[in-house]
Amino acid sequence: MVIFRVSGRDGSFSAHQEVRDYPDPDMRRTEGRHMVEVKLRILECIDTKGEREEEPYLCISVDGSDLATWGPWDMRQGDSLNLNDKIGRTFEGHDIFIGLFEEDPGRGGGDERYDGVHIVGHEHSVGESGFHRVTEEDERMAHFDARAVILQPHGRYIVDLPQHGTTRYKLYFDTRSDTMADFLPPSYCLELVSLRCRDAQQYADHVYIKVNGERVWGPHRMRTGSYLRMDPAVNIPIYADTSIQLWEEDEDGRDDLFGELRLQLGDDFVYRGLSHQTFSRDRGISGSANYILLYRVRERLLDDTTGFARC
Ligand SMILES: [Ca+2]
Ligand SMILES: [Ca+2]
Ligand SMILES: [Ca+2]
Repeated sequence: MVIFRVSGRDGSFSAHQEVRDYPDPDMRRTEGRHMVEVKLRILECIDTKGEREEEPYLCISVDGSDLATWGPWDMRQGDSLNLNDKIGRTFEGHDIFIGLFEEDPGRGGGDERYDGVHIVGHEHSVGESGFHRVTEEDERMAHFDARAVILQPHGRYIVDLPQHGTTRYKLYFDTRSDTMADFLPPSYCLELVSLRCRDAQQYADHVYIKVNGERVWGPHRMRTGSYLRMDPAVNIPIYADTSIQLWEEDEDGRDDLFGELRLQLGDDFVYRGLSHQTFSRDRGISGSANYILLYRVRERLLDDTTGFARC
């Protein structure tokens, strides 16, 4: 019987952290599955609960091995952490579990769990999307209540944690199967064109834009009626699944997320044309906000020598 042990960062076991048994040793069977390699990219803090600063940490287990703990790290709303730098390795296995916790040492009730994700290599194709919500069997395997199971193990994934209710964090990671030579490079280019402020939250906002967890523009001061063209142009390589967010910087360390555009690029997307997105928010922040972003997406050109051309 395999036991998951979740240890605290000092190596101890605390009451809130679970020691669980696999109910069924069959859950560890590996036939019919590909090896999958996971490279964690970014942990992004979207919404801290009450605290200005949180201390998230990750628990990662490969094929039912004891969980290793990474972190905690101090994070505020709007922060991104480069996990590839912090962890410095990839994880390889048939079933990789990543759980997110938030440390609350003084609160008696113990640390908070923000859900997790199982990444499972699978030989069966599951239709066009390659991303599949769980079957009963998957549910049984995913006994940490992790609800997302990825069966087509290559590409970039973005997972909201927890996966239901308020998003507190986003986890960005790359996967590849053992049949792939390398992790997939981004195959689209995003161009940010301009931002118009129709209604500022404050007298003057200090807005910035993040794409897939990275700040790519700003902060820039904007008031109601302001219009800014991105100059120089902002061109970024992106994946088919991409997150574009508009944030507003606040001195108290709790930046406001004005909105997110989750792009799902496929055959039905109109490439090259100008698109627009309204970011607005008036709940959960004081003062409403309304901004319009103009952007353009094109398929990334192939270059004979280096693969994909620069965006
Ligand atoms: Ca905390
Ligand atoms: Ca502000
Ligand atoms: Ca603000």
